[in-house]
Amino acid sequence: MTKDTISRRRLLKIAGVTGSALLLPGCDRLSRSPTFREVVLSSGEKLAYRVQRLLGVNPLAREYEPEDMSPSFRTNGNTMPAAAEYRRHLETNFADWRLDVGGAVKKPASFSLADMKAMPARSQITRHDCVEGWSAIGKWTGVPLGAILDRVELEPDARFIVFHCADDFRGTNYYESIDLVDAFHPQTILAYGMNDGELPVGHGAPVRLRVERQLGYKQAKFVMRIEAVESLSAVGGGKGGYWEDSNGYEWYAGI
Ligand SMILES: Nc1nc2c(c(=O)[nH]1)N[C@H]1C(S)=C(S)[C@@H](COP(=O)(O)O)O[C@H]1N2
Ligand SMILES: [Mo]
Repeated sequence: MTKDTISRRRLLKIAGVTGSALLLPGCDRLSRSPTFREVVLSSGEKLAYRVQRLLGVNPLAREYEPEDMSPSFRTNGNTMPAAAEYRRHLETNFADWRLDVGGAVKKPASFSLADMKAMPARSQITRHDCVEGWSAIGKWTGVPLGAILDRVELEPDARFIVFHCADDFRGTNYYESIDLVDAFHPQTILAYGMNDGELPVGHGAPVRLRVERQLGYKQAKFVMRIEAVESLSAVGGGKGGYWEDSNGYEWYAGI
């Protein structure tokens, strides 16, 4: 069975539609953008993304009960950024650290951890699925990304939100991106807490993204800067994320 078949079946199941719905012409702004549709998305991914966005399907990812939480939640990828600046912030428990939010926004701003903790918080117990074949259920607490974006006020041409991280793979800093539907989804948070404690360094302190309807590699850890952009073409290699650019991973990693 091809990957496309799997995602098509999965999608139809999720959307609860028949095959004929797939013939609907594209009418949303994102899917009409040639750079986005033709360059960024692969064909199977394109189908999943377009149908989901066309139907306006925007469900919550499943949330679990405290008793479902994994006794241990492994770390993956980088677990300790090497950058001297990051190490300095770690020593002072991120007291002077600030998250910069800019790009295509009207009011660029920076947020301390205390600023973020003073904003409305959301906690959710969700399952993290890594593309490498492991899953774990954990509890995440943080500020909805939408609340941060409302503070900085997106420019009308902003289409994607890019996350720039402190860690690097052979000299390239980790980065990821999502569209505005996911950015304003209620379960999309910048998490500063995990399993009722502080977010551990290995899991991405001081803040990491949780975008619960996508795979593990989208959950950017050690987020230092957030940038709103009109197009992903000028970000890294143009495919929207470190693994997308370096290893051909899908940009829309819907679960
Ligand atoms: N900055 C950064 N974010 C990252 C990674 C990374 O190496 N660096 N790895 C990704 C991958 S592949 C996974 S599965 C999850 C792992 O999150 P965890 O360490 O909290 O389990 O983080 C994702 N986000
Ligand atoms: Mo992963």
